[in-house]
Amino acid sequence: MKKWWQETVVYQIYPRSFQDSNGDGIGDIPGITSRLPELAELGAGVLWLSPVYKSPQIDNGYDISDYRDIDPIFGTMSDMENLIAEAGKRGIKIIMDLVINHTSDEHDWFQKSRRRENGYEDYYIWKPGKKDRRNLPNNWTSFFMEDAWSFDEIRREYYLHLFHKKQPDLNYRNPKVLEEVKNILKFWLDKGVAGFRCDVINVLWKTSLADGKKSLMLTGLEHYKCQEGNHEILRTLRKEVLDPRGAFTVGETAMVNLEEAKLLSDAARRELDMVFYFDHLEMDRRFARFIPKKFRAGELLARLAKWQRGLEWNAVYLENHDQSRIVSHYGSGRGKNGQLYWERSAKLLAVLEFTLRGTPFIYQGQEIGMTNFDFTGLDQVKDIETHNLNRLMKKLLFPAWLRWKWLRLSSRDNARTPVQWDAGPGAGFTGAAPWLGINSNYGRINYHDQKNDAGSVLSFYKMMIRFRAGSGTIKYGEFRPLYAKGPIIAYERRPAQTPRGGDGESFVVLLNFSGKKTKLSGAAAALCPGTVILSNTGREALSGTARAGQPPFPGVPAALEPWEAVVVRTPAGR
Ligand code: ISL
Ligand code: CA
Repeated sequence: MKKWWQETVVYQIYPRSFQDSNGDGIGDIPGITSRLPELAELGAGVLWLSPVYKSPQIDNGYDISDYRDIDPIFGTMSDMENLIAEAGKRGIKIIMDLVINHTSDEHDWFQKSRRRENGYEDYYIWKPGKKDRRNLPNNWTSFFMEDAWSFDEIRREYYLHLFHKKQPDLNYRNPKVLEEVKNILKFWLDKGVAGFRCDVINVLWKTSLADGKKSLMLTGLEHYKCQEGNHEILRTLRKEVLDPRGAFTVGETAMVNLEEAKLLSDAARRELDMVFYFDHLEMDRRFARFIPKKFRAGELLARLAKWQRGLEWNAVYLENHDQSRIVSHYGSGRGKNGQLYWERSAKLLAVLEFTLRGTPFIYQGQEIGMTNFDFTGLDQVKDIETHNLNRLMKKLLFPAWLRWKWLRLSSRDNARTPVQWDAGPGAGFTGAAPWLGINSNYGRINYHDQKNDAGSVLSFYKMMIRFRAGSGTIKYGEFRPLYAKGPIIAYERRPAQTPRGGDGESFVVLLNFSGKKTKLSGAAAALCPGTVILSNTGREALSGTARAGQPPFPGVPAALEPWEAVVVRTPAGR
């Protein structure tokens, strides 16, 4: 039976960069509340807030020191309660970012654990050892390219941290930890949130602390990724807290493969409702997302097909607060004359996102085609991951020009520059100096100028959201890869062979991931006789002008214009 979270569209907000309301250069919760009309108009049914809890902000809030309080830079708990209420009035649900693999070292639990206060000794993963880098408890490395152990001067022992040293990992072998987590979930569900985006939710259980297989990325991963103990934790949370409240969960699952994702998101297993994987965003990158390699449209189609057909339900996303902007990554920004086709390629990516099977997630600014930052050097970058990666590459003797060439493509700050609301001072984000540089293209790319422009990226997103909402086949139909040659890919969506599969319609989507007009080979043209019903070039207008007595213009174009996206409705049951 259909679930509400299959029908809706989720909009991710990175609060510190969304809208400043009190002139301190940092986005905040009242700023989000002030923009609810725009979010409702877009058609967002759910807002996912990146963390707004009390935090020293080492990892921009993913280092939490109090799960039950709001950090003053974002506002107060009553601001949060007001946002939940105001969103609710517009039929918009709120989901919170649940970061339970680790806390901040400034959390009360860690302060007590390092002092061996009774009951808290084992809230974290401690190991004895002399303070000497040469004899760390094991050889694991962190997600931030450092040792995964740090020596605590108070307890005089090492503690594990898969991320920054100020983000100590919780110890789930201690049942008290899971009890604490259950209470955090209940606290927020009782506040009226509808569920959670669960941060690195597949690394909670460390089966062993033995040395890992040496690797440039995450030595030790095999001891804690998607372990059985992790599945048990998820099943317990679902059974005891989430299901009784009908709560929704999407898990962020680092380095997950398809088999692991199936176990984590298969409905019958009652763990997560869906998972974020990374495969489709890393096919032109080595070492996760850090070193670029050639983009191949066919490889993108193959990976999309693998996950679209492999999982019962997908979390469909192209951007988030850790990824570079998709129009710069897969769109015309990848090529030379990026600006020429910026708008059309942003719309092509919207056609891709909203014709895939699964719940679509839009990241703030993606709906207006925001691009990667225009920083000219590392001194403008704030993200610790980027700076740590730079340090590691310097140690590996990569020259500065090459380090910057790669880092500017993968830096998480690409997604974290302030939302460009209008062409006025501070791009309508703030009247103060912003915490992170605003892209100088805000005069050309901003919400205000697109709002009433029927041809804008924003208007196109609104149309695509409505198109998806109106089609059972697009929401619930099957995905079938059809064609991949050079920069062109095509796939089909048709009613699944199940009662809820769709409403009889079938569609073929054709995308040209290049700045060149490209012929469709004969095979492709025969693939999908039908009528163009939607495109980013206005081609449907042509097909709609059927000459008197003539059938509508036979849909399939012989060639696709640069960055052209076309949706063809094909005769049902072809
Ligand atoms: O981005 C990734 C893959 O390209 C992941 O490796 C990602 O960095 C990892 O899954 C963790 O991300 C999450 O947890 C981090 C936080 O810094 C990120 O912002 C968050 O999305 C630690 O909480
Ligand atoms: Ca503010």
